[in-house]
Amino acid sequence: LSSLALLSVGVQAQQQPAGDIPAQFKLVDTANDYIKREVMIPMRDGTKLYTVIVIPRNATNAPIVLTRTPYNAKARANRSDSASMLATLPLADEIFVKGGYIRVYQDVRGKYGSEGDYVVTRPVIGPLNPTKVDHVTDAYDTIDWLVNKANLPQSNGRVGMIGSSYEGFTVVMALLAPHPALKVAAPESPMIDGWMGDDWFHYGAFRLANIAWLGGQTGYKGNGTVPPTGGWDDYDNFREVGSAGDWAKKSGYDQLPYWKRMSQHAAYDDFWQGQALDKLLAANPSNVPTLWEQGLWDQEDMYGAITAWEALKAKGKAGNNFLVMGPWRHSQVNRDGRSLGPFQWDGDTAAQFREQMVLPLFDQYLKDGPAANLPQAAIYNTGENHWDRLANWPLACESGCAAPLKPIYLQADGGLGFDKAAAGGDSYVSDPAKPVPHLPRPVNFKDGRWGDWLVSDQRGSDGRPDVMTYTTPVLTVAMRVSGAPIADLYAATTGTDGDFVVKVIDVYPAENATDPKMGGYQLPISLDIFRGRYRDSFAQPSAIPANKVQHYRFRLPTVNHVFQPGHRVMVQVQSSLFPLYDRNPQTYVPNIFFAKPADYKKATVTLRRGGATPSAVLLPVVPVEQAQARGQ
Ligand code: PG9
Repeated sequence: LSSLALLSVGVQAQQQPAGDIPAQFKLVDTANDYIKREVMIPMRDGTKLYTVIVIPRNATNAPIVLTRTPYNAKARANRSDSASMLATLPLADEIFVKGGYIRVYQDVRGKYGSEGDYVVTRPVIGPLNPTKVDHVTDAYDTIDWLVNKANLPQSNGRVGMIGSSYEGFTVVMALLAPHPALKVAAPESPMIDGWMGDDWFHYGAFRLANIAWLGGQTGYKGNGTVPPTGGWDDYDNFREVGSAGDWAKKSGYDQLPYWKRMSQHAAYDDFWQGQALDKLLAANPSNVPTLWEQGLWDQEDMYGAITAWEALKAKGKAGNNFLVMGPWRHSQVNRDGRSLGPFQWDGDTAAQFREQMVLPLFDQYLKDGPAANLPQAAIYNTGENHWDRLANWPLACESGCAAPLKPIYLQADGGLGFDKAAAGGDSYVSDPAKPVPHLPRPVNFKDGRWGDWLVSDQRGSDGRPDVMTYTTPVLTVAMRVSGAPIADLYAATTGTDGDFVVKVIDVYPAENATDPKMGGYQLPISLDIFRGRYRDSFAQPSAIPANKVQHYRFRLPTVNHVFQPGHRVMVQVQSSLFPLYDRNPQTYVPNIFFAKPADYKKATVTLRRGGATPSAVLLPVVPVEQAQARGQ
C-alpha cells in the first residue's frame, strides 16, 4: 500500500468527532503553588462584590493584603497564566508572595464582576452620597468576611491594604472608619482632592488629559473603548473643538453622569470640599500605621499623599504616618524605578521602596516582624541621587520649620536672584489661539511621553514670546531646596480672567562631555498651574479687574533637590499648558467648561518685579550641610 492509501484507511477507521471543543475543559492545577478562589462577598446592603483570593498552597496563619480596584480584579490578579504564584501576580506583589501572604483583589461595586452601582470615587455617606454604603463600609464588610475563618481558614486574621491612585483612594477610604483587623495601610499616589491638585483639576484648571478616562471607565461596566480624538496632534484636536464642554458634546461624553456633575461644579464648592480626603482624614484620624507614597514627578496625583500626610501630622499622628516620596512618575512605584526620562537613579528605587519600606512595615504589623524603623519621611534627593531619611519633614516652610522659605525674585533682563530688584515689569501676549504646549508638538496623549512629561526639557517652551524666563548666574556652591516652594506673583492682565503656570527649573551646565545631549537641559523640579479667577477664593471665583495688579499665590509641588555648582536656577512663567489643561478664555465667563468661541481672547499679561509688588518664588532653601547631617 502506498503511504497515501495507508492514511486514508486510518481516517476511515476512526470515529468522526462531533467537534473539537469539549463541553467542559478544566486545567488540572494541582501543580500550582497557589490556590486561586473567585468569590462574591456580600456587603451589608446585599450587594455582592467579586473578589479574587490567591492563597499560597500550603498556607496556614497567613496575613492578607487587600486591594480594592475599579480596574478589573481578575486581570489585576493575573500578570500571566502560570503555575507559580510569583509569576501570576503583578511585579509589585513579589514581596508579598515571597513573604507567604494571601493576596486579595476586589472589584469595587458596579465595576467588572461586582454587583451594584458604580459611582466615580464614590463619596462617603452623607450629603454627597444618599445611599447607606460607601468605600468605608465596603472595605469594612470585605475585611470582616476575609478574617472569618469559616470563609478563609488559611488567614491569621490580619489585613493590610495597598494600592496606587484610584486603588490608593480606596485604601484611604478604608482608614476613615477602619475594621479592627486592618492593621497597616499603604496608599500610593492616592486620589485625595480631585480639584486642588489630583486628577481632575489643578487649582481650578481642568485637565483635558484625564478626560478619556471617563469614557473608558464610566461608559461601560467592563472593558470599554474611548472615542477617537481625531488626528495625531491632540493640540490641534482639542484646540479646534473649543471648550472642554464642546469636546464632551462632540464625543458623546455629555451623556455621562459624572461628566455632567463635574462640569456643573467648576469651582471648589461643597461637591469637591465634601470629598476632599485630607479634610475627612483630619476629622477622623486613624491609628492604623500608614505609609503614604507620592512620586516627585507624578503627572496624575501630585497633590494627595503629601497633603493627607500633612493633615494627619497636624493632628498629632506623625508617629504612625510615614511619608515616602521617590523620583517617580504616577504609579511607577509598582514598576521599575531605575530611571525617569533621561535621569538614572541609584538602583531600582521602586524596588527599594517595596522591599525596604513597604515589606518591613507590613511584616511588623501583620506578622509580628521586627520594628520597621521607618523615618518620618524618606524623600529621594534628586540632585545628589540618594534617599534622605528625615526625622522631621519638611526642612523649610512658611512657619514652624527649622528654616523659613526664601524668596528668589524675578529681576530685570531675565535675571533671578535673592536680592529684591528695582520696580519694573515684563509683558507678554497670551493668545488662546496659540497656547503654550506642555510638550513639544505634535502632542498625542498616547504617544508614550505622558508618563515622563514632568521631567521633559523645558527648552521646548523657553524662548517663546509668551513664556517669561528668569535665570540666576551659574551657581558656584551647591544650593539645596527641601520642602514645598510657593509661587508668589504680582501681575496685571488686559483680560478679565487668566491662568498662571510657574516652573522651578534646574538648568544643567551647557556642556556635558559624557552625555552631550544633557548639556543645558532644563529640568523642571516643580511646576503647577493656577486659574486666576480663584485668586481670592477657590469656592467663589471672581473676574480679574483688567489692568490692575493682582496677587497670585499658590503652593508648588514638593521638592528635595540640590542645584549643583555649575548649574543655574530658572523660573518660567506662562499662561497656558495645553492640551494637558483646558484653555482659559481670558474673558470672565460663569463656567469655563461652557465658554463660547468668542470668549477666547488674547490678553497682555504684565508680571511685576521689585518695589511693592516683587514677584518671586519662595524657595525652601536649607543649608546643604544641615540637610546632609539630617539625611545620613
Ligand atoms: N489617576 C487615575 C485616576 C484616579 C482617580 C480618578 C480618576 C483617575 C488612576 O490612575 O487611577
